[in-house]
Amino acid sequence: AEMERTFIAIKPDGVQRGLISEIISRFECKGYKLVAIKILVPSKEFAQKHYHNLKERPFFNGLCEFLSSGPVMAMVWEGEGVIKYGRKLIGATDPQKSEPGTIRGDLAVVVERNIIHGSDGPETAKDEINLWFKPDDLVSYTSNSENWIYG
Ligand code: DAT
Ligand code: MG
Repeated sequence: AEMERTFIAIKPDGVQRGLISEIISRFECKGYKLVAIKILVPSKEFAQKHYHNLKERPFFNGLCEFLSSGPVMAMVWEGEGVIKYGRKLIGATDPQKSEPGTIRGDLAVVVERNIIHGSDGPETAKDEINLWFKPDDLVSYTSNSENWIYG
């Protein structure tokens, strides 16, 4: 299979609740590789760009207000199948429906405060990585444990 990259962001609620290390740990322990990371407070205009495909939804404004209300931890993770399986680690959009063992299932309660974002497919992953990061921000390296993860 192919190495893929996905965009993952810890939203302001996850950062404020001290869940950065817990969330990074789940991706790291799984065997995915961190290739970019930064913390920033996005502007509302930037949040609107990030969520542009939801602009017709009634919750769009509140969602963009929220994303821009505090620090966001933006990351790119790399690995085989990381786009799809990253979504599995995250769990269903509504934490009431997320399975236990998932990030939202274990760590969040309501959909408006579901602590984490993950790209939902290859196209959005590419677009979101390009929106949040410059090409130079992405670090290509061989992880010491790669042979032990992939065989
Ligand atoms: P996801 O974040 O799982 O990809 P999405 O792309 O459908 O979900 O929506 C983006 C975010 O918008 C989601 O993480 C939380 C918020 N949201 C989604 N559905 C909502 C709803 N019915 N009411 C309030 N906020 C919602
Ligand atoms: Mg989405």
